[in-house]
Amino acid sequence: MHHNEVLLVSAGMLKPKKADNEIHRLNLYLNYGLLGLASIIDEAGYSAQVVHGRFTHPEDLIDDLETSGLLRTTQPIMLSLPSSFCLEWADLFSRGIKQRFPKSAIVAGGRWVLGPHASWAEARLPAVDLFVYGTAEGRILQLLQGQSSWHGMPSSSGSRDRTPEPPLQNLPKLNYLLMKDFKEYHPSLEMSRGCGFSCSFCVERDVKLEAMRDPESTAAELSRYANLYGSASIHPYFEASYFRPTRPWIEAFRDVYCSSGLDIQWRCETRVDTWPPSDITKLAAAGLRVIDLGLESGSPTQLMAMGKTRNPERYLKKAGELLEACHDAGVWAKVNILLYAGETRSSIEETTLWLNHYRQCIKGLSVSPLIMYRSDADPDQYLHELLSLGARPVEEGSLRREGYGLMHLSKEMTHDDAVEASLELSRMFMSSRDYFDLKSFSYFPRSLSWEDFNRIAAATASDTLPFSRPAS
Ligand code: B12
Repeated sequence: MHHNEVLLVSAGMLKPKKADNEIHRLNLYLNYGLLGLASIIDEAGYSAQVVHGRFTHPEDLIDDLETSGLLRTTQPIMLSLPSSFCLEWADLFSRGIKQRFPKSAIVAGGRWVLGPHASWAEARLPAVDLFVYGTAEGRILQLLQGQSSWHGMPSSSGSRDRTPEPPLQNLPKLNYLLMKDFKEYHPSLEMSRGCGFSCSFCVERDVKLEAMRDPESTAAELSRYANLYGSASIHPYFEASYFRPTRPWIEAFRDVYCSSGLDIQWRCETRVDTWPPSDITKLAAAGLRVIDLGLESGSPTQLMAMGKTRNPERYLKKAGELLEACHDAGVWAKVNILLYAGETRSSIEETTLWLNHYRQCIKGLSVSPLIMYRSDADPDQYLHELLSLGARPVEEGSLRREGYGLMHLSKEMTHDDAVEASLELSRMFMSSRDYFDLKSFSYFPRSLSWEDFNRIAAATASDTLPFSRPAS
């Protein structure tokens, strides 16, 4: 028996969130939150291993873990729940573990899924021994001190207390060597926590925007990653709920990036109405290559309905300027679109026309219909709001049972219609090459070639694909 080894598993999914096809199964979703916890454990003298469930069936993963000796540990298995879509997988995995290794203990965490209500999680994942809420860097080592020390642990199912951890002084330094397959994943670099917008439905609404990683540390991490991977062909994702570097930060980062001779291209996500276009040019000179823009809609009515802005004309004008700046700076813009409550064919037409105007500036689109989550702060109030906009749940009770609920968007647009419309819109603006360029930049296995991708795409029903393929 090994007391020193700690296994950390990121729950996978039984099937992709979007259409179940081989293309969507290629995605590698790096759980850098869990890798941060593993890095702290390893730093403290344990030997930690991080394994991603991906789309492997839980029973097959348990077989693999057993064969590779990772289940011989006496420490609890740390199970991370990155989204509600992994709950089914997590349930099968934790039950499977308990059936085959009855003495093992399982601790689960994942702040976007669990919420602070023990009873729901306990019923949904009955084989889990302890639920930890919120962030966990401050408590992760205590979890390895034996089960008696769990009792009374703040913000966990071991106590009634819900005091969240205080914010971190330093973001964890990610140790990629703790993942055997790390070279297939593009690395992530956490830039900040918190957001500051206090949107009523968000888990992070009370977490104010914390200071951003400084320019020197950012550049030093990029060099460290390049050395570790033995290559500059890595594309780190600068992770932040709200990435909004100040002008002095941008200029300092550009200077240190250039003076250290870095040649690493990176990606980030931001709102469309908060960055002045000149920032894009400067960041492009410091490696920014892809930006995910949360436009959400080109319809003023829909933008107002989702509370994205109170001034849609100004918002869309800013968004247009930003897209043009990306184009001029050679930065690929991937635009995120949300089909929201009250959506109709004519509001989608408004979005299509708007996007068409900027077609030259758009590398790709990601379109998704609204989904409700149980972890939304006040799901009843939020549902009420959605109903008043004309939406209705596809299935009563699914939110309570599954942790998420699909929605019909309006009288004329069912959930299935919305899925169909999402794919159509994506196909209008994205070719297979655009899609490959964007996905292989961040999410496809680093070894996947354009030829491999094309072969898989050719064998996949084209009406389930979000990109258009040239007629052959
Ligand atoms: C970055 C991000 C990603 C990244 C990285 C994910 C990660 N967890 O590291 C990637 C691209 C991989 C990703 C993928 C997906 N994501 Co995402 N993602 C986010 C985002 C923007 C930030 C997540 C975050 O806070 N990371 C920072 C780390 C430090 O926090 P953390 O992961 O929560 O980890 C801490 C705690 O949760 C806890 N913890 C976590 N695991 C464990 C385990 C144990 C044992 C313990 C003790 C503690 C613990 O400790 C960690 C460190 O403090 C959020 C939220 C947002 N603002 O939109 C959405 C969000 C979490 N994602 C979401 C979704 C739906 C997805 C996808 C299905 C794809 C999609 N967008 O539709 C996939 C799911 C992957 C899967 N296997 O299920 C939803 C989840 C909603 C829900 N309740 O289900 C969110 C809320 C966005 C949204 N509203 O749609 N995502």
